[in-house]
Amino acid sequence: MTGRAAIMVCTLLVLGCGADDGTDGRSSATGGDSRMYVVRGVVTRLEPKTSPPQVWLRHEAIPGFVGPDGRESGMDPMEMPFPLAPGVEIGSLARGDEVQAVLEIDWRADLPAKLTRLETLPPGTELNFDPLPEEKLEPSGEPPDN
Ligand SMILES: [Cu+2]
Repeated sequence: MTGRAAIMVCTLLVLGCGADDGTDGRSSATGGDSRMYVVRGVVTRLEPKTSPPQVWLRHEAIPGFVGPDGRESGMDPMEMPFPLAPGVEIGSLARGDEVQAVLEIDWRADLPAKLTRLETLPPGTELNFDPLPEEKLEPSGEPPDN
């Protein structure tokens, strides 16, 4: 319980803080290369019988998301499956529920992406499915048009 709470706090303070917990970016036995992202979205599908169980989300953009190539490319909104970490349960979740999850990514793990926390948002929470701004591309002199 305490460990999970610490992870949550850490995640809220700094997205993707996994490598910055005093270990100087070096791996620890529990996978120091993992990164955490807070993801919000709408449940579109539940797969309780897969191993591990999966929740499909239409998720908001994930700024700062680091891909398998190590580049911080971000992730645009999309619908995709998220495997659940051990101990995280579908419970009474239903299609159409809005949720906030903590996504843990460790590209070197057998299961690179998993949700380590999953909770429903208050009904009526407004989600934003706008794509990420394109600012990260090479400067072309053209300002973003919104
Ligand atoms: Cu995605």
